[in-house]
Amino acid sequence: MDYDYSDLVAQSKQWVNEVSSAGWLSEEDARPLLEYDVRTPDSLFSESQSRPLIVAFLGGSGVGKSTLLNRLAGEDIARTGVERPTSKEVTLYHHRSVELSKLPEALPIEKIKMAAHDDESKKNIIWIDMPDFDSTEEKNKELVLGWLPHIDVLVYVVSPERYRDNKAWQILLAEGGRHAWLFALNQWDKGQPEQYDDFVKQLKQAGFDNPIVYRTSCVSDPEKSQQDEFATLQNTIASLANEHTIEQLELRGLNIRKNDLKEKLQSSLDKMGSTDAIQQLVQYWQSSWPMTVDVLQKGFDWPLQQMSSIYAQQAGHLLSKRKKQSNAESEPEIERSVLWDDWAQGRYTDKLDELIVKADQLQLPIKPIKLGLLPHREKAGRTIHAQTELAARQALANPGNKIQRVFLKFARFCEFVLPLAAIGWVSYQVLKGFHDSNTTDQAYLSTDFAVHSGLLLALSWLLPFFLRKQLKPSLEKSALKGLKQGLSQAMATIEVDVETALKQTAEQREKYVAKVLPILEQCKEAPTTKLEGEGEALKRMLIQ
Ligand SMILES: Nc1nc2c(ncn2[C@@H]2O[C@H](COP(=O)(O)OP(=O)(O)O)[C@@H](O)[C@H]2O)c(=O)[nH]1
Ligand SMILES: [Mg+2]
Repeated sequence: MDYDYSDLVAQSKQWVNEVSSAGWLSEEDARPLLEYDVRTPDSLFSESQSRPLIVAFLGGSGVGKSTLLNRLAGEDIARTGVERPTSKEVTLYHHRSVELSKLPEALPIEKIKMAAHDDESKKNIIWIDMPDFDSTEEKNKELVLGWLPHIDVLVYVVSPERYRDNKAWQILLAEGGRHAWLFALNQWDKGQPEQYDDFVKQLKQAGFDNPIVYRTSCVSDPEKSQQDEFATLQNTIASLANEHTIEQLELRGLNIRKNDLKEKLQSSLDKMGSTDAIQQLVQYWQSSWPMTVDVLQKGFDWPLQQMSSIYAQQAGHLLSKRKKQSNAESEPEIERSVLWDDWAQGRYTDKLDELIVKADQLQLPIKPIKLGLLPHREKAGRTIHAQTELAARQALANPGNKIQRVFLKFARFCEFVLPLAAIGWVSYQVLKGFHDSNTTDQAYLSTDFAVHSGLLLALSWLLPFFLRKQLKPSLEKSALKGLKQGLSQAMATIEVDVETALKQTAEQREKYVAKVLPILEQCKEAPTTKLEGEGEALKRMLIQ
């Protein structure tokens, strides 16, 4: 048993488990790898011992498999049709020295009939008679399929009238490349040359260029069994039962299995989409999100106005809440109209669904993309809410633009300074008048002076007051401006959030791909010395 190979299968299974639980492969696509089996002929034997060649008779019921094995053994070890029309067990005919070290669960010991012999010439071969595969017994089928991976050479037995047996033929088509095949057209005493030719033709179609078909006849009538080639069949098999051939067959089987594993891994990998496709998906998102933003913003026009007037009305409260954050808990909730309503959530969900449809079109598995986007479905509303509120608060804390604010400060300053200056000037004039009235005989204060002073005082106060009133920015406009600013910031945040989610999904894919590449690399073929040295016979037994 090649432990590298069983390791590879174990690693592949672990990988496929991880990948499918992350949604990158469907259960159905993961199954071929999860059910991949590590059984090989030598997995039945302990490592140290050189193992025998395992040869099995396969075919429909009543073709003569058990009779052939009995003939080989020279005694009735396998039950034949006379006693029991369908045999339900596997009969193993082996040399006494052979030890099967570990029979897997799929090969129940009670279903195995062991017949040991002491014939040294057959020491290196284990002959197996399979139960009838085409019987209605489902258990027979399981047993045959359980044994198949452990077989080196299959002797496919047919009878002249039953060589197109369908069920066994299916095995031949499916398992063709994995074993060496010999064919026995048994009951040849009842056969016709045309049937032989036709059978050979069928085999050629199944992939054997020059199949070896032996005509065997197990009846004792010497006349009828003239053309019997049973001895040749035995000799051919005996010629294969040497260490070198078994090793080469083993290596060939291993390469076929590794190649098969590689193909299965590669096809799983293909089902995980490509980096390029995810890149295209990100681009699609970037180019199509602005259109959704447009639609959303149009829909937000009215709620924005409503919100800004609510914010403006409650500006004082909002700002004081901001300043007194420590006792925020006791603050009552501010009344507001909801910006991100069902309509907005609906548009956004539609957009994300559209993204998933696009992913499907790009042949990406949609499950991991759905999973990556899932937290963002609910998050958008919260982002919009948080960012618009923050921006509105900031706008209300500093209403208007910079110039407006400078003028306002100036007006406040004038409101204080101008009346003061006017009072100062009037006081000065009063004092001066009083002083002058002592030296001249002019009236101390004239009516004109009183009117002018009064007017000056009034104007010095009114003018900056009026200016301040005019310059004071509208809270509603400020709130609206803040809300709009917050909204476009939030839209940008959502865009980046989704983009990041897609990129994280791409990274996750990369991680899985990086994990499988070394396994794929190890699946490359083991070096085989070509089977050419084994002679023409073995080559004819294999589908190349
Ligand atoms: N005429 C003829 N009958 C055979 C030959 N080989 C086997 N049989 C008979 O075919 C029947 C089925 O044989 P069996 O070995 O049980 O077939 P299995 O189901 O393939 O194992 C039995 O009655 C055998 O005696 C043969 O070469 N010629
Ligand atoms: Mg039988």
